[in-house]
Amino acid sequence: MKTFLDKQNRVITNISNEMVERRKYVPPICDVFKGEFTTLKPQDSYKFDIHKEAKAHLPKLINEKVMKVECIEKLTSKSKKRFLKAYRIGVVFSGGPAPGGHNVIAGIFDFAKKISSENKIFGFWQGFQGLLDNEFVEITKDMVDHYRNFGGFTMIKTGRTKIDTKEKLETLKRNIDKLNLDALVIIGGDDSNTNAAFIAEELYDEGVQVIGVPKTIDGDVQVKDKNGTILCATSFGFHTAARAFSKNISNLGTDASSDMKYWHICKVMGRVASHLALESAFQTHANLTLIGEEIADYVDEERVKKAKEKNEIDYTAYGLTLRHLSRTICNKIMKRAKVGKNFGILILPEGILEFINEIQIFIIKLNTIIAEYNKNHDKSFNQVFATLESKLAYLKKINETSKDNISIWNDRDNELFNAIPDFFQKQLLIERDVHGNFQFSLVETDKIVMKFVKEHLSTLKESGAYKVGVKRTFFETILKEDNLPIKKYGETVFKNYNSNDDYLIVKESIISFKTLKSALLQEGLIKEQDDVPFAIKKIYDKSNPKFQMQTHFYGYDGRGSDPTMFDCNYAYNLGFTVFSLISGGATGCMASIKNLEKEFEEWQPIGIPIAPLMHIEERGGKLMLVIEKSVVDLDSNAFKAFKNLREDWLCAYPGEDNYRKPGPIRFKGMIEEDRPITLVLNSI
Ligand code: FBP
Repeated sequence: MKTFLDKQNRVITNISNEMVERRKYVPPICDVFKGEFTTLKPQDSYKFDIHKEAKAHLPKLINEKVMKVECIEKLTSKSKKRFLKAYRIGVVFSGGPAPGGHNVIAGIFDFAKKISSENKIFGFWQGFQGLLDNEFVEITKDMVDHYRNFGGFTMIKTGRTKIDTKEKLETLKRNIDKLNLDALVIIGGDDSNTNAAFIAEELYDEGVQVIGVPKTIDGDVQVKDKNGTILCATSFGFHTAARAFSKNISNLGTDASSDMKYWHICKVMGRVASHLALESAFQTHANLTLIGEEIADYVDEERVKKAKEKNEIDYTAYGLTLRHLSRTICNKIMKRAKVGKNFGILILPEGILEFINEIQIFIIKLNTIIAEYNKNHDKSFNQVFATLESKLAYLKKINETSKDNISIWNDRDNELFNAIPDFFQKQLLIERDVHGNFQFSLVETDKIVMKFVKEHLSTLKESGAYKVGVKRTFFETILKEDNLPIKKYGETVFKNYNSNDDYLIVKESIISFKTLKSALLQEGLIKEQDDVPFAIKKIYDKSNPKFQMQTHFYGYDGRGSDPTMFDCNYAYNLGFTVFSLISGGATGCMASIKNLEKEFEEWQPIGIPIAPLMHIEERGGKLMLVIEKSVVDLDSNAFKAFKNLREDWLCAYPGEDNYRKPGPIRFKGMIEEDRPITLVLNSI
């Protein structure tokens, strides 16, 4: 009995070999961390374009420099004081989880404890909420060892609470004081690092240091100086999420090219930026990947030319409409169908709607209306106006009460908004997040875009333009079996029979059995009382497209994935950088690793001042100072390479598709590639 239970327990244990390996793994550390101590060296060569509002609102931090972490073997009397002090450091995770977060904590912990066992690290529960509620734990070695190299933010959880009022700031200061903290580490995205700078400014005189860490799967925290030198190439978590999405997307490629039945529409996370979509394109070679930033950049040259001839400017020629976008997708679908591939993989960034002018205008206007309402009322807009009808009535009221139609919501908005399907209206009116951002992950972007695609495809089918190509060899074989005159039928039914094409396209005029029969009658191939021959019916059936799709959303699954080796190493070294910045006396800066796109030996830990990165952006209807989100640069090597390769990946020619199989994220054995592909391309 005992042996049976032993065996059973071994089979059902939740400790896998992979877990054991992950727990054992100690990420390598950069050379600068191999000595006894570190010091910070200001780097005058990196300059930033400083916004005057940033200068006005962050005066204590605005002149901070990029700091290079260097190794020292011997302490000076000044640095001795810093290093021999027993640090009390608070840590919060902020925003969505990103693989590698635990390693940041492990890095801070390991370095701090190596310097002195008196150093203490405290983790606040569920992000800033823990700081406000004074809910924290002291982080122990057992906790760190349990979570090292594992995904999620499970150790201390995360949250989206923001320190955005004077009262919250006061509570935060009180609790920092109660715990006698020397430093606060904020592991978050662009908005959380913006928050870090303002908290740092506030705590400056108290001597409490605040350090940010670039976290987010979206990959939109990237920093360059004014001359374009890359100081932070990406956030931790981006590589893992892209790899996790790509593994699943590539499996769909295998399935799709086996049953040749579906277009798989893969919406991937990333908020506004399309970095994850672009990286997934390189990882999988999906047939079609849309990049939001490119759509925004679109110019209809024909229209521009026509308007110019009339000495006019056609503003509608700039940017793509939803209808136009759906036409572009349809063209690609039809191109593949012509060579018998009425299936494929489409990657769609979740934030694509933000780049479509007509939608973006609604998003901005509604952000403002909702924020304004929430600011002036106890209950939120969505609590009060629970139904679509009540929301539309409120918009109508705003429109009617505005003077001379000069309002944020005018007659034209009302008219255009009422013309879009109600499920889409509902989604545009959903609650905004705490930063006033539109919550793209809650919107069925894929369904919205594909609704337009499906409608257009059915028009194209009715007009005879959308056809599935029929293999010439198949046509000839079945006609031969039935003793039918091949050439005569070929010329009657297909528009390219006399070409060398391997795939034959049924003539546009043949769109039903009726039109097929009349074509055969006209050529005298059959008589009125005859049926269309069985073989020809079969050919027609094959050529008649049925567009079938499956939609998938890749987001939370990748966000919860265990980190790749790259993210384990990156995040762990970020943790070491954080402690170096604290012990070096820095504040209001973000830990970063320069040269991330290069070999590990070239990685250079630095601190980037946050205040000089600020610019003005509209948030919730107000202009605010925030760190600029980085979107896909259309002049980057990665985007140019993608542009050159996408026709190959569309694979609108006979033969197998070009899919790449990145495989699962592995911790043992041979690892596919050790950094994001886009990062490597951009560094060439
Ligand atoms: P962060 O910006 O906080 O890192 O979160 C990224 C993200 O995963 C986005 O890709 C996505 O749009 C959003 O979070 C989803 O938010 P939520 O977790 O609140 O549903």
